[in-house]
Amino acid sequence: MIHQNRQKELLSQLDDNALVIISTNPEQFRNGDVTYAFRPQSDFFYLTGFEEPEAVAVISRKHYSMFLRDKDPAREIWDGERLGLIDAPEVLKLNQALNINNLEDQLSQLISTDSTIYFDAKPCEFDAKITGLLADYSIKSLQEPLHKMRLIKDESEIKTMQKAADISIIAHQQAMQYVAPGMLECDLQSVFDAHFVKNNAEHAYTPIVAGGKNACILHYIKNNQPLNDGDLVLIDAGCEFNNYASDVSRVFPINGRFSDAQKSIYQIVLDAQLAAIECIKPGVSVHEPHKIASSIIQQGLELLGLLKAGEPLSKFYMHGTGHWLGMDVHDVGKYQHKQQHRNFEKGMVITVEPGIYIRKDDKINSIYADIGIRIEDDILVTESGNTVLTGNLIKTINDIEALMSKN
Ligand SMILES: [Mn+2]
Repeated sequence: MIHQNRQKELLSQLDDNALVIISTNPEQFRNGDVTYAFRPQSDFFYLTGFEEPEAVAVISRKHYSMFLRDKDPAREIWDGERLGLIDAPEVLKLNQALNINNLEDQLSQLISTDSTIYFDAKPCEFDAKITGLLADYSIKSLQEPLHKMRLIKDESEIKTMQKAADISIIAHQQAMQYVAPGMLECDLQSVFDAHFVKNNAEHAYTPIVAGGKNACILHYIKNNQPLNDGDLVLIDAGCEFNNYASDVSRVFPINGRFSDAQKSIYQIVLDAQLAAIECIKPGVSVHEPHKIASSIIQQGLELLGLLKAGEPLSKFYMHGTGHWLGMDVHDVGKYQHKQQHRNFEKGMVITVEPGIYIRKDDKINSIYADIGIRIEDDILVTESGNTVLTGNLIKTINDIEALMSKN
């Protein structure tokens, strides 16, 4: 029912004769005849719950049709079972199931002269073909109403996101207990790979496992360097469970003990993160966490003498403090409305992830050189405040050192 209700809610915001066309792509080849693991388009899955590749849903107030792959016994021996045209109407609650191979001939038959067509082409061949079939019609975008809906998570989505967060929490804890000097970053990454797979989850994004100075490369994904005694390691890794993401970063000392210099930078980021999380509740501007985090980091770095008063913070903190989280790790939904930052509402999920990155060439006191810290949690906005979905993952200096000293 959940998908039918979402369709209804979407249609209630569109023109009376709206015809929504929404697609999910075919499998993508990695090399030769090997495909990447298939993952449905988020918008398509959100509205249909259908997880097979190569399908187009056509939804109006009067009917719900879907073009999908038919049964193919020979292919199913290789690739697994397909729902097929006969069972699809009952399973997906369709009025009509149509063969995807007939899309070209039959799509126009579902369009009336007075239909208002809503379709957003993703940059892929499959959608380009659909755009071609709709060349004679004027097309409206679904993004605004649909992404407004996806921004507010319902009960079932929150449950799934909590599950994704819980899986990621355990993996981060295991990594803290597993790390040792001399290990390769990819060895430490394997903790996440194994724990995610064991739990029927996968990486929601390419994980960052960055020892020492690599943590100052914001999108470091090589993950193949040794982890050195005395350095920190930054891990930004979160799983996707049932198409919903978690996004978590922690930093900890490879040998289990923070140095004094590492402690002082870490504590600034943690103070900034805690204060930023604290402010999140309905009615507060979505820009507020960044404002709060930035001002705490600015003050902290000035106190350490790393920044002069009034010097721009972007030298050491060059990214935002968070982003929407949902089916996509950088989830859909607007941050502004009429050029004003919008306010938090119940059901939104946002990350809070301040950081400090001190590169050696910053010509600073060398005890702080090559320290990169980011602490990231996933925050659900509730009726009166917020819940930290990843709140069970330790992050104080004492808690991290205590966990790492246990064998
Ligand atoms: Mn993030």
